[in-house]
Amino acid sequence: MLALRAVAHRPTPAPEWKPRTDPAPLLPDPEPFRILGTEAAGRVDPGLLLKLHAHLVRGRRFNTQATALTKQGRLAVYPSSTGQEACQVAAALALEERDWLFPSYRDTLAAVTRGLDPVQVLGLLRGDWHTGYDPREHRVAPLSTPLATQLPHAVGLAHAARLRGDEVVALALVGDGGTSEGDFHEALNFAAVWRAPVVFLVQNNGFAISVPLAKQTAAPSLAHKAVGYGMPGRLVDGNDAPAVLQVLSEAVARARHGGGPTLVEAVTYRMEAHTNADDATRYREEPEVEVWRAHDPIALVERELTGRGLLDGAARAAASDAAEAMAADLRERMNADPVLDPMDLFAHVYAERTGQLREQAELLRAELAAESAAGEGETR
Ligand SMILES: Cc1ncc(C[n+]2csc(CCOP(=O)(O)OP(=O)(O)O)c2C)c(N)n1
Ligand SMILES: [Mg+2]
Repeated sequence: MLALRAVAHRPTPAPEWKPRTDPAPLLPDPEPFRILGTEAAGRVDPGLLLKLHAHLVRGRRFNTQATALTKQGRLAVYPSSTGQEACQVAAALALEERDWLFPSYRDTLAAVTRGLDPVQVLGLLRGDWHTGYDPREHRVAPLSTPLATQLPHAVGLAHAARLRGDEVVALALVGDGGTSEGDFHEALNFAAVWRAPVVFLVQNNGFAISVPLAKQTAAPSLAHKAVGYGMPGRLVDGNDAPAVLQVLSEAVARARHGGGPTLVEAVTYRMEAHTNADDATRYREEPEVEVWRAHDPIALVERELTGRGLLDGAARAAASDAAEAMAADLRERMNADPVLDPMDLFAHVYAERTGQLREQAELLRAELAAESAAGEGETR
């Protein structure tokens, strides 16, 4: 029989542990940061307010025109950013020319505000030709349809730029739904470990198609997720254009000067359905939409401008005339049938075409040749 002997328990001291970073400064504020409707609004430069107003009005018109083009069969699909124009405009304006923007499918307006040709930006959604624009020309990555895949790309580009000694910042846009993707986690983790010069802007517009935020996450806010990676999280009113611009500009400056990445959550609302192919009345109630209609990004800026006597009839007319001119040009050019070479389908996919793609390309080439021979036969 084994004799059980009481062994005197001598506690060994546990290895010392303390958090690697103090989490307190990383935590987002409890309320979204706001400027409009607060005392700080009076200190915003009038020129900046007018510039934001003009961009927002033009942006809204871009959205309504693009939606109209889907009804005319000129655009296959359009995910509207109506209601989110403040985020779109601020994302573009927060960057310098040398920086890079990484948009998702809903961020066409950010690309247009950055200076891309609206027709080229809509190329992908028309189903025409690859990305529709040259990503290098304005440093805007292709609009990403697979959720969150643009985020690791942004981190890779920003990290590479820093290794080369270029002071380039990448700003990546993602939706609330996209934060549930593995790519979101991987991108934020790498960005924080490498202190990559990246700014992540989550446009929390309330929905991932029909899935509301409450079913997407149990986190206190999406900005809180930043703390787990070791980067600051910031919450901002996504419909308050000067506030979004300020928060993003601060994050961009921080990234540029070696401070590492920031996760910004902009609280906004998707005023339209997910795309023209969706019916939002099936999963949300009108009173909720009404609350957000009253918090419209254009109306918020107009209230401030009018209160300060800065928005006279001429300034209003100039903004809306410029928007109309853009829409008319867009309409006209989108109504022209593009001339496309079907063989381009195989271009720009791989640096070296795979055997399967070579085979498919040959099949298409033969089919096109047969078609054109038949066509010539008919005309003879
Ligand atoms: C990897 C991946 N999974 C699923 C989809 C299908 N999908 C397209 S949009 C979308 C919802 C995304 O919602 P959110 O990230 O909030 O962006 P929002 O559309 O609201 O701008 C889903 C699930 C996709 N495009 N990519
Ligand atoms: Mg969403």
